[in-house]
Amino acid sequence: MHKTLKLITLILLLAFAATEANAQEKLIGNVGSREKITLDGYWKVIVDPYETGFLNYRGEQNSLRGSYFTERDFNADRTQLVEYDFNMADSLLVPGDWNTQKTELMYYEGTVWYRKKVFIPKGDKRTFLYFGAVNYDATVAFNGQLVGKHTGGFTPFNFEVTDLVKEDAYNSIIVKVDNRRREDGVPTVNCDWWNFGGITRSAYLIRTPRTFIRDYSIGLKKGSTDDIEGWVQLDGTNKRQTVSIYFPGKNFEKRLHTDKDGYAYFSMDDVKGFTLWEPENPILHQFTISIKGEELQDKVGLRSISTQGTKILLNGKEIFLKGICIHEEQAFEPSGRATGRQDDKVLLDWAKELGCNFVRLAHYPHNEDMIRLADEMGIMVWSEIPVYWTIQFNNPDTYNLAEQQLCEMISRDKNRASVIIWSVANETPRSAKRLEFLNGLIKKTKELDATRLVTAAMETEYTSEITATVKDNLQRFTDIISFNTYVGWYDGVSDKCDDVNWQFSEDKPVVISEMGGGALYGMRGDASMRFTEEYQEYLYIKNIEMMERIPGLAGVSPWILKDFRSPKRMLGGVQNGFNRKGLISENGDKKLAFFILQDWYSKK
Ligand code: GCB
Repeated sequence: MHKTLKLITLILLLAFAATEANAQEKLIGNVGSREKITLDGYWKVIVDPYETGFLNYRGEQNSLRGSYFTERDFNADRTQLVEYDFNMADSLLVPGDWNTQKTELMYYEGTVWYRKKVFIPKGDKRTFLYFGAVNYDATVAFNGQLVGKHTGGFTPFNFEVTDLVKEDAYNSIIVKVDNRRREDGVPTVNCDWWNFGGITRSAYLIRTPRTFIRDYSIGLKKGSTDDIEGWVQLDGTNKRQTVSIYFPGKNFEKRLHTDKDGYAYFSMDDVKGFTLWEPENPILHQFTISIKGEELQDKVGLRSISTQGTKILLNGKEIFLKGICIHEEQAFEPSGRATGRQDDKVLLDWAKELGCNFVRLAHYPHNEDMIRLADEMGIMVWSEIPVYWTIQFNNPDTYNLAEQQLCEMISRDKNRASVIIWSVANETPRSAKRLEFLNGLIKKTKELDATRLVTAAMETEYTSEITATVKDNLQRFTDIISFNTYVGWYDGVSDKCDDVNWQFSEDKPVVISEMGGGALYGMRGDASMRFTEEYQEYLYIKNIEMMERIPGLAGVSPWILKDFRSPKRMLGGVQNGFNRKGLISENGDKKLAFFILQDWYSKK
């Protein structure tokens, strides 16, 4: 072929690959139970603030491969070039943020290229690359071929690489990670937490049989406490098959036959009398889902969640949500992104010590272990997507991105009993466009999962100087009235709590999704002095008195369990880069207010 023609063909092919790769592949469920090769550990990295790996020498974007992938600079084949560049490179740990791994990357926002070589043994298998989360944009290449792109820093994604795998050999994986904040992103450029970049959650190569169980759902029928139902989806050439769902606790096996698309729906009407999941007894039932050649195990809690007037009902019984908000940040130094079970356990143990039966996982989906641990520990969960403050409500692309993250969140955690609330937003300024946007997300949530409650953290407004309420029309569409309120911090001083009355127009449960104020651990003084532990302690005393008077109050999740990193909190000597509203310092020290809330919860 003529040289120019060859080049044009290549560019066209790449452009085509890029569009194709943008389509998100359906998530693989229950990764924990699958055959996989871990990609955790050190990856070679190149920090690339000027996007040199993407651009040609004049600064034009020549292809999606860029100069770290093409032969522009070197006359070597692509793979060799990649090996050459990366072998001399620095390394970073996965899972992990880059900010707290290297001092020079603490404030870095831009591109880092990650490369790992992985040995893949022989086997008649399909192979999928799976990432728990990459913040924020990920462009992924396998053995030099672009396999896909993903946007959004807190949800998992996978790409099939079966046809590119070299068996019994080392294979190369490259991920271009870009954590630059974007006006049209979800979240947008302005938010009150650290923009940790990197491959922040575990990554795997999942290996499955040619036809495999891509996903399934097991739970209680909406409104029921004794009807189990669900579905299974197979993927592969042999989609019509017999699937077995085994419930050993009841020695019951259900056999299903999937349709031509690989789907089968089921109910287990004959199985009754199983124990329901609840905080005091978080029983998880072992289920086995199998087809010829594949068997998955899962531990699933069965429970119902609903509302009746101003009450929240768990398994038909009224429950008060004794909560706390948590950011996905390590419990101790260096306060980087929490990456799994070990970090999560400390955070949830603290929540338990506080007397909580509920946590609001702010402001984005946390890692899967956190939810599985909450299942095991009997802690109810509010899970949300980062539709935060002033994202672009007029922008259809922003909407699609929010909806994509919502779908990924629900897809991953739909079988977790602990999750009782999906939240679609936090403190978003009222407008017609925004109402339409959030309503779209609420509808989508109900479509995907009608069994849980849906809400958003709304804002407090006043109808008179002392009458507080929620004016937001969104509350007509949410299952609960949830809002953030900062009486005593952004809104007057703590004594104002004595005067404020609360009124609501909807007959729905009221949940305070945030309240609180700042204190630097060890800074002691008068209760009127901001940032002392005494100020925060008194603020909690007064707010608790006020909350006792709030009509229909069904739960509260104060802001926040632990001080967390935020580039918006730069007041020297007090904040030093941390939002200080934690009840616990970044070193694990409990502040006075911790014990006030603990005392209240012990009596609730
Ligand atoms: C809020 C936000 C939360 C902030 C908090 C604060 O209302 O929802 O993300 O960190 O206030 O500390 O101001």
